[in-house]
Amino acid sequence: MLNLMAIFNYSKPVSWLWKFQGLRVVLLFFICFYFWIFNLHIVLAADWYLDASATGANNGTSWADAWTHPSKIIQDKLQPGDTLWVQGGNYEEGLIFINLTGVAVRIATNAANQAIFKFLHVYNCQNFIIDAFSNGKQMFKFNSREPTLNHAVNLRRSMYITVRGLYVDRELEYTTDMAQQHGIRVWDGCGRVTIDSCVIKNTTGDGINMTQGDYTGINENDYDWFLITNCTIMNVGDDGIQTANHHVTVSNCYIDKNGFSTYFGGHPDGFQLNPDGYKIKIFNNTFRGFNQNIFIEYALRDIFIYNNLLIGGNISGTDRGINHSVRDTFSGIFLIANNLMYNFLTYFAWNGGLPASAIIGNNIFLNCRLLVSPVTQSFLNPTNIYWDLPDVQYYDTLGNPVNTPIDRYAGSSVYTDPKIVSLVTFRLQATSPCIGAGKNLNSYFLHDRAGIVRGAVWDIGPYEYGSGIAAPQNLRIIP
Ligand SMILES: [Ca+2]
Ligand SMILES: [Ca+2]
Repeated sequence: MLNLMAIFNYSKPVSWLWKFQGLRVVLLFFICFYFWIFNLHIVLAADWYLDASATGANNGTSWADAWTHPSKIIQDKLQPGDTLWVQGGNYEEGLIFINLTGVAVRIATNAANQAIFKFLHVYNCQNFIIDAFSNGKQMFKFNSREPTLNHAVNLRRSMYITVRGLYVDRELEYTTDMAQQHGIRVWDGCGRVTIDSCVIKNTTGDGINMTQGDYTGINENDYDWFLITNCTIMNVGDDGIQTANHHVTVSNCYIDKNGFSTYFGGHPDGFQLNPDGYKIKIFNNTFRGFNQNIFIEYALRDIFIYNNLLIGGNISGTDRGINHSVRDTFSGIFLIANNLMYNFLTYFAWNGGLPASAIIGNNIFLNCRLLVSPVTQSFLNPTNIYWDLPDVQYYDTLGNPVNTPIDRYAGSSVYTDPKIVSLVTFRLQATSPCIGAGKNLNSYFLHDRAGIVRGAVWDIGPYEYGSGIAAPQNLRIIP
């Protein structure tokens, strides 16, 4: 028996040889212990299988014996470390996960077709991931509403969860809705939620609707507590994204009303933050065609809006790139920088008030009848520029053609052609006056819309010259 005291008690005389051999035994013990734990983990991490076309024992233990329908899944079998693999196919049921911890649900690596379900419901799951993004495509499709909860996807009471590669489209059903139906609803105490690389289309409610967040354990500077990234949201009956929460980031998304009807009295905004929100970052997105493409209502503190493309186009009504207001008690940072507003033909590109401390710069207003509301123009310094393309026609809110106003509420903005390469990419030409004319805002963010570090000398607009790819970056859509 090894005498541990003899090894570590240096007050007793012990020969160095005995110490050396003893240490070897202890080392061996720990190596064995490590591999025992490691193997235990391997043994515990099981694979399970769901395949509509399987014809075996229907017990989920292999592809041959895969569960054939979501209702056949025995949830208790899915233990921490386990993976549920899902083959493509039409399942004609909802996909439901309840009370799971540490489980991953993934599309089969060889799936050629989407796995099509009616709806998704995740309830009380922790450290849970659904990843259906494969070969650039969203491989889980949800085409119906949950019959009791409503909405196509419900994420409830779940913390540290990621959903990736979902395709949510109720195109064959939405016209029968009796009330607003959201694409993805995040509610009932969720926190640390990531929604990545999803496509959401044809809703009568919001594309994504988030309420009632759980902030247990949050780091105050974790803007990604709710993270929506690389998503395409279009054809929505109300808002692209509506959130009552704080600590939210929306980045690299394409959010487009796309001329879709508004349903059930909705007021469509591209992104709507309900009153008293804070700690919000909205960057590198494209918003198009909403009455208010970004709507920040009575913010409390720390709002960042940068590197976005905001696109109008309607020839009547009151469409705005951004509508913003703050509480009298607003504190911290309100930043609107390096955005490009295009084709706000009838109304203000930005409407509303800002805190005296607001940080504004490097924005481009292209074909905007009025830049900002009168109270806000004092924030527009010469790093903001505006320009009218030769063929632009402005209108009043009733749709009557009008001349270009004499007072654009432009503050100290500079009227100059930004020399954009195209109205698709919005890159800068080599001769653009935007190059090198921006305000250095490295204290607040570092990158341009393409992910390039802006460096010491900043350009005006979403892209640094010479960077600039067709945006948004990483956008992935199934045709
Ligand atoms: Ca809404
Ligand atoms: Ca709204």
